[in-house]
Amino acid sequence: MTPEVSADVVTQELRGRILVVTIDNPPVNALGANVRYELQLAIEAAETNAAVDAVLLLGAGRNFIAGADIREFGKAPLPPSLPDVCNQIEACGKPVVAAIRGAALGGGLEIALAAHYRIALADAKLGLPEVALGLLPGAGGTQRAPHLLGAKAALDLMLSGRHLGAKEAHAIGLIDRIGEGDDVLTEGLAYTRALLTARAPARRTRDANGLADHVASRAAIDVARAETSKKSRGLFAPLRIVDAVRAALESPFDEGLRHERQLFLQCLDSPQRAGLVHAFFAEREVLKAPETRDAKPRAIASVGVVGGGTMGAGIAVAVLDAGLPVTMIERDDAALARGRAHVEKVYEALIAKGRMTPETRAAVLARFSGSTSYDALGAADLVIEAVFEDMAVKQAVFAELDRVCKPGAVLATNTSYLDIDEIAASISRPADVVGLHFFSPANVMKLLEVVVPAQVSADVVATAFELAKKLRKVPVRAGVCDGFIGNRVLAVYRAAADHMMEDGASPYQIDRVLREFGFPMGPFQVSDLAGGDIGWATRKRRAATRDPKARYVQIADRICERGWFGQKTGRGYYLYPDGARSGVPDPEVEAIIDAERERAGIAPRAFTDDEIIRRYMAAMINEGANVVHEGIALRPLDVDVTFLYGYGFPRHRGGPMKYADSIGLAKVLADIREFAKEDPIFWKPSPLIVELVEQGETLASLNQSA
Ligand code: 3H9
Repeated sequence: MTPEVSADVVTQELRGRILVVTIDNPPVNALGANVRYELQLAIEAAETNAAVDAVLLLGAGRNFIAGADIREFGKAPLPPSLPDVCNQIEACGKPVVAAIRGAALGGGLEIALAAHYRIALADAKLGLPEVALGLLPGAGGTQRAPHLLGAKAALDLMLSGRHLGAKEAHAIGLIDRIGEGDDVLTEGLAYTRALLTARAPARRTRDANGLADHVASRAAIDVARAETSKKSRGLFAPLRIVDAVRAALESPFDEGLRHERQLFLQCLDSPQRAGLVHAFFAEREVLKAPETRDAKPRAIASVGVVGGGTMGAGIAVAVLDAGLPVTMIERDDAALARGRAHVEKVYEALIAKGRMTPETRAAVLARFSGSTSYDALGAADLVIEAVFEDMAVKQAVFAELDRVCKPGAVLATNTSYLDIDEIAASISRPADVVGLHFFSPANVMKLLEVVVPAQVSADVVATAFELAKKLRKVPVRAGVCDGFIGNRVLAVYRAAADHMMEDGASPYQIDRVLREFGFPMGPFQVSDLAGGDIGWATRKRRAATRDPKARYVQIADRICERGWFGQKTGRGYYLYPDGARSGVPDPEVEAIIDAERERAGIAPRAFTDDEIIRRYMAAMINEGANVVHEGIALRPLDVDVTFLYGYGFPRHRGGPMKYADSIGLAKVLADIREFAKEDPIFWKPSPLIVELVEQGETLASLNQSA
């Protein structure tokens, strides 16, 4: 049976007696059904054509092959299967050579492993990253890699998902030769000719002797199993990879392949695969905000940062690490010295860990300068303000920027909550003002909310996305509202956690349950890490505008009133004896909670772990849907990426919106309606969820529409 569409994605050309087979399926030569079909035809042609002595496999463009076509997962499979194509390549009676430049990943590397010889250019990236998609290499990779490389190296490749450069790939025996030049066709032809001259046979990876030492292989598998059980708690694919390698060791090759297929199909069917593939595409989709399509970014060659506190210094480091010069502005010499010290401390820590040399630090810091005068920002292409979170203070800074910055400079604020429209409206060039909301520590956290005020021009937004790329951040476009996407949703599910605590769940149970769900930390641990005083200040700021009828849990205030702000003060929800970084439960906190329950007239009840998840997630999903409904987030996937990169949401669940679809929106709505019976002010179903449930639709159905 042939696939429905065939589109010349594999070309054949006879060069002398070598059949050059080029996979040409932009953008990355993924192995869609057409490619598999045409590859099969090419190998058949090589077998039957007496004028062909050898086959050379190449990728057109910058890459060899980036793997299976990820978009096909979850759809009805079309023949031929990739394992069959790989087997056919391996079985070819004439030598097949893979010549690799750029990515040879996943199924792409499996094609190369099925070929008889491999040459790669210096720029090659070789790997089996399926684990990052909740999969295992399913086209013979779990069998051929151990036979070729040995169990230990193969397990490392598959469990880490790492991309290897040509040198390392050569050193471990994954490729036979490194091509010296930069033209993959020339290098590939030269190598194939040399093989033909030497009468090299069709050498099959299945016959390689990487697993010859049974005892050492067995030991490597046992170590990998023990380490994997410890490290990848809750993840499905990693242990299946270990199982597949055991099958490679213990079974005849074809039986090992059958075992791999079964394990692959189990992974393919798992919700974790669906979550991880969603994350893969979502993190690429967020880059396509409308402004990045419609406008050209302005050039950014120098950056100013106003404010040398934790945030300002972290932003400065992120910008320095991207290779750009930074000018930091502070109000006086002492504050500037502190700002510089904050920056230097980051690099000192890297030197202490052996991750940077003093010479590199000196080179980086040579790009850093400071001033107490705004005039030093006259030449900056982009300025990021990171001063105290107060409207008057921010507006004063922007008045100065308006005065000194050159026309066309982008003026960004790092505010977390304030109304950026109001900041923009206070100066003469509102079209240049954008929000760049970094997350702490700003040089580490990947998320960057690009907050788009009403008057901003499209090229300024495009510039913000371009900057994110330079800083290696994941940008998410957000509209203006209190808290933008992330902190706005956080405020709501945090309140749900507080309600559960006051109603009878302990903060320690809530944290444990959320860790088991996959978050690295629970909400009360996060609060202790961030510093309870930050949330306290926000609550005080909001006190005047809070709905007096809305439920307000005072436990956090009681804890803060004692000066217990978390790790930095040695106690918060947890005790941190002698500066420990992981806390222990505090009976005094439990007593405070008891007293608060009594004051509020609440008889505590027990919560099951399941109910904690249902309430926490329903709160997160409902507010996430509101954020989409109001256009603050472009699509549900923007909410997902925000939570994956800024809030530790477990990647294998794809993000809160993907999770909502996976458990069923109707169930989420039923939960919200049930919870609303006790507290209708807090639990108001999002109109978007109601609408989608009525239509029988998913949140994912909105992901295409922006
Ligand atoms: C597998 O192989 C399973 C097998 O073992 C078994 C099968 C039986 N499919 O990242 P970029 C798209 S699992 C479909 O921005 P870069 C991507 O969405 C696979 N599409 O470029 C984007 O589309 P758009 C194992 C794919 O230069 C465009 O290509 N392989 C695929 O920064 C450009 O991508 C992997 O996990 C794909 N496989 O990076 C490798 N790959 O323009 C996954 C990319 O519409 N890919 N696209 O947004 C990558 O790691 C990077 O894309 C790569 C290029 C390094 C190749």
